[in-house]
Amino acid sequence: MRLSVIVLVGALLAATTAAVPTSAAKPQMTALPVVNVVATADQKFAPDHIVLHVNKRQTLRFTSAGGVHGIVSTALGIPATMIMPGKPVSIAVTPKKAGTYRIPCTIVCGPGHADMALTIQVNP
Ligand SMILES: [Cu+2]
Repeated sequence: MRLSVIVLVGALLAATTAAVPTSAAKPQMTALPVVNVVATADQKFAPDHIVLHVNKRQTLRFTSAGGVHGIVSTALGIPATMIMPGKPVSIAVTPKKAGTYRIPCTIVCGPGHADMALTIQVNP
C-alpha cells in the first residue's frame, strides 16, 4: 500500500514537471550578468571599481562580508541602501550620463570608513 502511494506521488510529480514547457517559455537573454560587489570587513568594496554603460540596465548585487555599510547615488538612481551581513541586496542601475561616479560608504563602519568608496565608471 505504502509503495503504491509513493509510486502514485512520483507519477504525479513527473506529470506536473512534464507539463511545464521549458524551451518555449524562456525569454531571450538580453540582460547583462549581475555584477557582484562585496563590502568587506576591513571597509573596502571589492571590486572597488566597476564599469557600466549609458542606457544599459545592469544589476549590482551587494553583500557584506562583515559590518554594516551603505550606498546611495542620486546621479545613478541608486536609493539609500544598507548592506548587511546575510542580507544580499540587488539594485538595478541604468546610467543616463557617462562619467566617473565616486560612491562613498554612507554608514560609519570602522577605521577605514572615510576611504571606503565604490567607483562606478560609466562609458558611452
Ligand atoms: Cu562605511
